[in-house]
Amino acid sequence: MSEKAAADPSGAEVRDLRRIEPVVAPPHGAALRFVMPDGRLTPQGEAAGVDLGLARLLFRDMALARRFDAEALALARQGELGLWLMSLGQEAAQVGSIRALRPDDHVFPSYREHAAALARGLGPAELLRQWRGLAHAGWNPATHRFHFYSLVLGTQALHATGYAMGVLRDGADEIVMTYFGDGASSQGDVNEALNWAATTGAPVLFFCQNNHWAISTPAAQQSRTALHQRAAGFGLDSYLVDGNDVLAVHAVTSQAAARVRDTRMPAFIEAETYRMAGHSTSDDPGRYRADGEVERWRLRDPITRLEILLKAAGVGASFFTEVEREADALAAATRRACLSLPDPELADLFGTVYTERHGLLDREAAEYAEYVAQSLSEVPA
Ligand SMILES: Cc1ncc(C[n+]2csc(CCOP(=O)(O)OP(=O)(O)O)c2C)c(N)n1
Repeated sequence: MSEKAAADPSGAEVRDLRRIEPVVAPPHGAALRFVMPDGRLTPQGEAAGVDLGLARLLFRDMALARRFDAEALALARQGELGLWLMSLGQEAAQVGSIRALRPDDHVFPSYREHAAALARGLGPAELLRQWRGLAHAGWNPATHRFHFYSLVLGTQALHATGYAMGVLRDGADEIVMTYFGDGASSQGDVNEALNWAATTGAPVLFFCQNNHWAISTPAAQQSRTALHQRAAGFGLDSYLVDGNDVLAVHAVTSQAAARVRDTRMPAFIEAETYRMAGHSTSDDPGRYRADGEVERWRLRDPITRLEILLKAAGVGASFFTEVEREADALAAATRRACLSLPDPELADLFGTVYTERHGLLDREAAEYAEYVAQSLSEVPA
């Protein structure tokens, strides 16, 4: 225990929050950016310097994630998945942040963090099982310390906070990061989590991917203040970063994670990014946003800008060819994994909603069986 901990009469050690110093000038105002959309370094990027080994790793992660996402989208369009929520455009925010954590730090994602999941070592079959309707989640959260996708907006922020309180009680030096969106930031659960984490000193890093849309609701309608500025009201340090600049995201998350680990106080990062695809395969973004907007953000594509930077730094064609070969292999493995999963049975739904069957469920299951039998009898031979 550090000197920041004090003993309470029950014998448990508690944190004296008053002794924790305020953060070193969190960058409010302009978002921190190291690499401009045209691949040139900003003065902050020049000052920080580029670790080419890290940049290559992050590039590879992003390129693989983008290819995986495209293949999963194709599988959904071909009827092999019931639904898919695309991560196109958000690769830098996810990869830069998760690669800044230690492998033993816990992550509580939302439902779009495929790039983060892959970087943590989850495989295609694990990631697709849920979307094929075969499981509530497809992996063991203990294996990769990457917890289940949460489709009920914002709940994962509370799960993360509760988990972090446990980490604190264990005296472990792991931290917990949770991802959520600009839309979810309006949920009571997220606000409760922020307050609870701040008042208990739970080591949570709240990572908000502001992708500018909550389905068809623009981010500007979610808040009268910038999202990261809200954190101050809860007593949290906060950071604003260009979420399409993977090097800046990595640097900010490394700094924030170190601070959370050191002080055992939560922190908040807002990453400005953009969802270049629709919300999901059941959404038509053409109904609520102009094409020009997507085109403008395409010019800030996170992968392109790092590719330009790497090439300018002398990284040769063989690196990019090899990444492309790996992406092809991942796409093929994703398709194989998906097609080798069994077909879901709609009737199974009745067995997975409640722990115990009850009368209403039995009646609904019987009605469904009757409906299926009748539909089949109407199919011409
Ligand atoms: C509690 C709850 N309310 C509403 C929904 C429906 N819903 C699903 S996604 C979504 C928008 C979420 O937007 P955001 O948090 O910005 O994340 P993004 O999908 O853009 O990544 C909504 C309203 C839900 N899943 N859960």
